[in-house]
Amino acid sequence: MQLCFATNNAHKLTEIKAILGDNFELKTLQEIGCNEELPETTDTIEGNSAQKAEYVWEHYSVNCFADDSGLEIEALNGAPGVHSAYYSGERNHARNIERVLSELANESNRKARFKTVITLTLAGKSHSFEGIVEGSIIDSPRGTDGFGYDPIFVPEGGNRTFAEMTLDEKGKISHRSRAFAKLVAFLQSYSGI
Ligand code: ITT
Repeated sequence: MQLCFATNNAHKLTEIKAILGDNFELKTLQEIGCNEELPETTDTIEGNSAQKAEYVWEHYSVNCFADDSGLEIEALNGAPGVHSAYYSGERNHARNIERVLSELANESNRKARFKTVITLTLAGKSHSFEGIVEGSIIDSPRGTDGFGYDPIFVPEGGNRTFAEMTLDEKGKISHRSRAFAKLVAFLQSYSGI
């Protein structure tokens, strides 16, 4: 089945291709002729995910899915959440991490979770799928793989950060892979493959 993945993030595209395998012919935004920034102007992860997928359907008439993710930190009342990408005021992973760590200085509650919401828009009808991974924020960054907040997030049940795991290891437990497993199950029953 041919589907557009409405993202400009190359890391996510690589991760998702590894999860989906050969069952789906994944098209990038560029491949369907969409070169503009997708709108992400709602104030929730759920809303932004739907906004992106529905924009592609409305403007290009291509079946597509979009994901939106964020890091929710309990002691920060769910921040950075929907603001994860620009938490420091710019799209800069190192500065975003710095801000989080400074806000958590002297904070003993380090509980956090990554959340992904995927919206699949098929022939104009939207379906949503959520994935969550619980974990905690460490005091200083560790590891070089992954992206975003991976160097400061340790998933529950382990002691390595996401940035200390291989793509495969992260892919088995991540918020994104959990949401995508739900999407794939839906698509398989939908298309009968
Ligand atoms: P899009 O083009 O798809 O919008 P994005 O980088 O904005 O790509 P998201 O909206 O899904 O990605 O996620 C927002 C931010 O949340 C992202 O920039 C990271 O800072 C953080 N984030 C999301 N998933 C992450 C992950 O698996 N590991 C670390 N940080 C992540």
